[in-house]
Formats: sequence, C-alpha cells, structure tokens
Amino acid sequence: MSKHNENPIVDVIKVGSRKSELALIQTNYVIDCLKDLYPKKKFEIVTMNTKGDQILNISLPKIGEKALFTQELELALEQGSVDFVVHSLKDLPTTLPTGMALGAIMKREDPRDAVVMSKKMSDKTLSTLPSGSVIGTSSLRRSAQLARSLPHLEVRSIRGNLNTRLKKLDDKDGPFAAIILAIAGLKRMGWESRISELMAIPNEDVLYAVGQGALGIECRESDYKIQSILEPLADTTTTLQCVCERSFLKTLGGGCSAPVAVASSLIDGNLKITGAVWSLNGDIFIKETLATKISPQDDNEDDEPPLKCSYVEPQLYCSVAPGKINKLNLIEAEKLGKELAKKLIDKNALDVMAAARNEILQS
Ligand code: DPM
Repeated sequence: MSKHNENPIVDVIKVGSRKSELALIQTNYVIDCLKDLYPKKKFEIVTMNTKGDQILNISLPKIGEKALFTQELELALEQGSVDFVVHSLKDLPTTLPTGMALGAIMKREDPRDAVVMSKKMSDKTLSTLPSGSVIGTSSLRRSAQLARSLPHLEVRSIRGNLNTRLKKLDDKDGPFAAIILAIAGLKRMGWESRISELMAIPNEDVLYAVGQGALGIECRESDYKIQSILEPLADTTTTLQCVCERSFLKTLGGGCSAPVAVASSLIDGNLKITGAVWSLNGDIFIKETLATKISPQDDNEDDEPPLKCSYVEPQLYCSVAPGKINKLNLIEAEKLGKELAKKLIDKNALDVMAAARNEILQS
C-alpha cells in the first residue's frame, strides 16, 4: 500500500470497539493497516459494551433485534465521540441507520464454518459422534443445516464470546461434544489449531452467513475525510461479493439471525452467488444459484458524467460507500443479489422464513 498525503495538523482519530477480545483484535488490525498508510496519524480506541454483550441469558434469535451488537457504537458515531467502528460484516444489518455508511469492506478471510471438537471427543468427526451428542451453536443457519443432514446430533444454544464458548466446550462436566464457529474468528484469535474439520455437509455446497469472514468499517455517511482515509483498505472483490450477498438478504427481509446462507465467488469477471433458506428443523431447504459478468475496471473518477447541480447525494450500495469501486459493477452486484432472492421467493422462501420467525417467538 502506498503512503498518502497527510494533513500536517495532528488530530486524533477515535475508533469505537466492543470490548471482546475478537473485536479488539479486529480494531487493532485495522489501525495497524492505517498506521502503515499514514504514519503520522494518531488513533485512540474507545471501548463500549453493547446490549448483545450484556444480555447473555436469552438466545440471539429470540431477542431478534437487528442492531444488537452495534447500536451503542452507532450512537457514539452519530454524536461524534468516535469516527469509525470496525465490525464483523456479518453482524451488520443490510441497511444501516440513517447517516451511517460502510467506508470500506476489507479482504475477506476464509468465510466458512469449522467444527471444534471437545477434547473428550477429539478422535471423532460430526458424522461419527455418538447418537444424541450435543452440538453448541446459537445460529439458526447452523442448527438447521445440522438438523437436516446429521439428525443423530442434538443442537443446543451456546452464548458468550469465543473465549467463553471454548471454555464451556472444554468443561469436562459440560454437555457439549462440539461447537460450530466461523474459521475467520478462530484464525484471528490464534486458535486455528482447534479446528477439527470443515463444517461441510456431504454432497452439498459449503454455505456461510452473509458477509461472514469480512471486516466492515462503519463511519458517518457525510464524513468524507474519514471515508477517504479508509478507502485504500477496501477490497474490490470482497466488496462486490458482499454487496451481492447483502442485497440478497435485504430483498428477503431477513435479519442476521435468519436461517439463510450464501456462497459467492468472483473469478475472471464472473460474479456467482448461491443462496439458501431453511425451515428451523431443516425439513425444507430451498437453494438457487445465479451469475453475471462484471467489467474489470475499477476507478470511478474518469467515468463520472458531468454534474448539472453542484451537490449530489452520494449513492450507497446496501449501505456501502463506493469509494473507487466501479459503480456499474456495484449496481450489477446489487441486482444479482436481488434477482437471486426473487428466485427463492418464487419457491416460497418468504413463507418458510415467516414460519421460522413465528416458531422462535412462540418458543
Ligand atoms: C451472526 C451469527 C453468529 C454471529 C449467525 C450466523 C453466530 C452465532 C452462533 C450474524 N453473528 O452465523 O448464522 O454461532 O452462536 C459472530 C462470529 C464472528 C462474527 C462468530 C462465529 C466471527 C467471524 C466473522 C457471531 N460474528 O460465527 O463463529 O468475522 O465473520
């Protein structure tokens, strides 16, 4: 990455973060990348607890709020007490609150899920675990996949940050034979060695949550200074994939906890996405795939049409600020996600999702 011109006035950029170890690792990673680009800039981390960190006795889908892990941080952004916030993209709703934007989506880590076996079952795999073994996850997406393909296993909710979950898994008297976690989080925490196997269902595509494995940096939509600072961190391929995935989820109207999954790729200008929806017990499974061509050029600066008025609201793509990424490509990615959702809706996906929502509310 090249060095950028810097404002000689030394001002401190305030960065909001949750207090969990993973959140702080991710925040520090972004700050380190920015320090490489702008060696004279100063950064200060402001940590806070979110509602999602505080409510630990209710399962996430039941709380059902979309901005559970982000609300307090977004308030701080709005009030100007922080300038940007680093999130796991999959924890961010597909539409951010008014006035907020994603200033950059960074290069994606492995987006897939992994199985972490308890020490007492370390010689087993998901398929060879004894009948009735308890698997810990509070993801409806993961539990529906398990219920559908490995019905000999019992799924039980597990909450808390990654440290807490691993402790619960390793508790000799605890109920869990294994837990399912994102590879990205395990890698960032330095726990890659705990991965026992890839969470793969035989004869099925490996699907993951929308945005999984990518970091999204949220800032004020009107703060072009911060946006230009963040811009060099954006990864074009990841951004186009994630805009497509987010557009798919947005069209389905699903929150981040719906039993919905995707897999996407962008290879040689071919953007491809698979999307799926499950019923909670996994009996119903609807899946479709679509692809489109993406043109190779990136920069927006030259292809901008002359503006008639002096100020135009900048357009966001599923709340993502375009930066230098070709806007026609972003529009195409958004359109593909929407079309994929419509294909699933034609196969009754909305009824399946509504039934899942009702079941959770009544449980
Ligand atoms: C969301 C889900 C989970 C997190 C739901 C899902 C998993 C909850 C659970 C939206 N956020 O994936 O279907 O398994 O009980 C979360 C993790 C990461 C970000 C941890 C994980 C790290 C990976 C990343 C929790 N949010 O999924 O193992 O940065 O993408």
